[in-house]
Amino acid sequence: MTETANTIKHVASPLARQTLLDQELTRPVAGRRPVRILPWLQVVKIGGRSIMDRGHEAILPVVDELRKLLPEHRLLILTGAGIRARHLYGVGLDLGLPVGSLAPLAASEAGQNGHMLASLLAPDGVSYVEHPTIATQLAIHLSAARAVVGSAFPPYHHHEFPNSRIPTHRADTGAFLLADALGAAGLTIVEDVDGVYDIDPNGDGGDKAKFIGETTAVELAKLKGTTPFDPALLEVMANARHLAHVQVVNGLVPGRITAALRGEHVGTIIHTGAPKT
Ligand code: GWN
Ligand code: ATP
Repeated sequence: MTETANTIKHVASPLARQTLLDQELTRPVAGRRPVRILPWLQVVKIGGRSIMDRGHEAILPVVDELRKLLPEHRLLILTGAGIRARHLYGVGLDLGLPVGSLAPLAASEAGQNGHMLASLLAPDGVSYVEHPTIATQLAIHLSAARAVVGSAFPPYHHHEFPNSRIPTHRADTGAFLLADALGAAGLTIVEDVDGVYDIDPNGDGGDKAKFIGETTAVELAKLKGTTPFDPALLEVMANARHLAHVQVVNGLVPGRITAALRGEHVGTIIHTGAPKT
């Protein structure tokens, strides 16, 4: 074989002839921080159970607040699944369905909440956009509108990890994965509590719960009890590439979402493992 033919057949690649499992070999190429795709984007995750399930009394003030934020921010508003997904898990588990079957069914409930929220914001030019649109056409949609709504639930479907019978990767994790992948300016997680406490403030002995104003994903992972978000969120936070922190705020208190998006400390700030700039 001539040398020319040899050059044509072999595409030069810094990762050729190496195992991709050896981090010493891949780090020079893969260790760099990825580009920020939408650095001006603010992502807001609206709780399914904590906000949407409460109906108009909770939703309309949040809609009003989001509407007023439109001139100030470009938003990706993502919704969680709420009580219908819990009912679905109950029926599905009773039937013995695998987690990979339950994941897409629960995800569709998050989508339904998004459709409802988007309908209320439609007069302001806001629409629900599908997962594939979020994946590939978010920039053009956010050039046409100040905000779009989508489902926060990640579409793992039958690829959901079988380490639990209830999907491990739910809406909070999905919102974080998206915000970090897009290199967004921030992620605000909207709940029905002021932030994270050392124990569930609505659970047994909740009157003794201590508020945690600022913490790290590593510290929270050591907490024995529950958190107001899916536990997998802490795992993905540890491996964040861009988002240095998220803030958990109470959406039932008017003004908290607005303040959080303006960078004010009004809930629990959780620092991630993202490298410092
Ligand atoms: O259906 O409300 O997107 O944006 O995870 O997949 O289960 O789908 O299986 O673009 O692709 O129910 O149909 O549904 O919520 O997820 O969507 O209306 O293939 O716009 O068709 O990744 O919305 O939906 O549930 O988000 O979270 O057609 Mo729905 Mo969801 Mo719509 Mo989407 Mo799943 Mo698509 Mo998908 Mo499925
Ligand atoms: P989804 O969007 O998945 O439907 P959500 O984010 O709206 O869910 P929950 O998963 O119910 O809502 O989380 C909020 C609830 O978490 C709070 O109402 C609170 O009672 C509970 N919670 C549990 N542990 C804690 C904790 N350590 N600190 C604060 N709240 C907690």
